[in-house]
Amino acid sequence: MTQTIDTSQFENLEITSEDTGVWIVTLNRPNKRNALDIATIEELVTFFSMAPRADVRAVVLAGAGDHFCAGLDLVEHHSEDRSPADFMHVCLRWHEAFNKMEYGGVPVIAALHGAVVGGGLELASAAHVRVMDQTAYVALPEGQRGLFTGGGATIRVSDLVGKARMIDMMLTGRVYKAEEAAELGFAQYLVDGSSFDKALELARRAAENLPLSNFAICSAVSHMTNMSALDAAYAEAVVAGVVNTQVDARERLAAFADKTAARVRPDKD
Ligand code: 1HE
Repeated sequence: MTQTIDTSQFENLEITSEDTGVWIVTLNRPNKRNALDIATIEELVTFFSMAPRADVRAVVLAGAGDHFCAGLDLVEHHSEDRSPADFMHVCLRWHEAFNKMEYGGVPVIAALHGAVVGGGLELASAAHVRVMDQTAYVALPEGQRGLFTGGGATIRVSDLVGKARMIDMMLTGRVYKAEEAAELGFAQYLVDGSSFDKALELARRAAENLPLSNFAICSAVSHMTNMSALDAAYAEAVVAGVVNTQVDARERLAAFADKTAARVRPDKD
């Protein structure tokens, strides 16, 4: 059942892995500021479709060069001269990629720096954890370009920071720099050093959890927020029934009971 991922099939993504089970997926078109052309989106679909069945314990999603991601490839969009139906299908492939990330059950930690704009912010919003360095900034320049978001911002960005803030960003081109952005909830972490190093540290930590726990955390929570409270509570009980009785957890519970397991202390950030 375990799949192997042939990393040589990827051109716009650079993909490496370490023994910890952490995989590093880097948008690798720095000359184009990692703009999302359709080929990159297809590679994201491919990778994140395989990851849950390929022993990928956690993913760091990063961007090569000075910027995380400049959003939709505007030059490709311009030259393709797409029909409404064409672009609807483009957006559906974006949703396929981003839904695979958010609902796939594998923790995805985004390392953000430089521009995280338009579709780049939509991509980052599909990760489970976002880390910014001091160079990061977010914006939704769609309004100024004569466009509209198509990669899930109406759901995920408004979920992160609220509808009013998202509408203002799109109407006025407002840019939030790292500090304010993190404070508002665009990212859970803001670091003085490298966002990549911090994201890697967090991914390694997440990779130590049991895969079934991570699967529930990185899939069930998103599903449940789409449900009524009544249905979500029921689904939560079912998921907890499966996860909290897993055989692999017995050792961890025994370690707590015999006092050898680490305690929860406030000095762990
Ligand atoms: C691009 C793109 C792109 C750069 N598509 N090629 N997104 C935006 O409106 C953001 C557009 N980009 C920018 O505002 C700037 O490029 C950056 C602030 C990200 C970086 O600035 P800078 O000065 O470092 O780079 P640059 O000189 O603007 O661009 C360097 C190259 O990257 C240049 O290509 P070259 O071949 O002429 O060297 C640019 O054309 C290319 N490039 N950004 C294509 N976005 C599902 S709907 C989602 C809707 C959206 O995402 S709308 C938001 C689009």
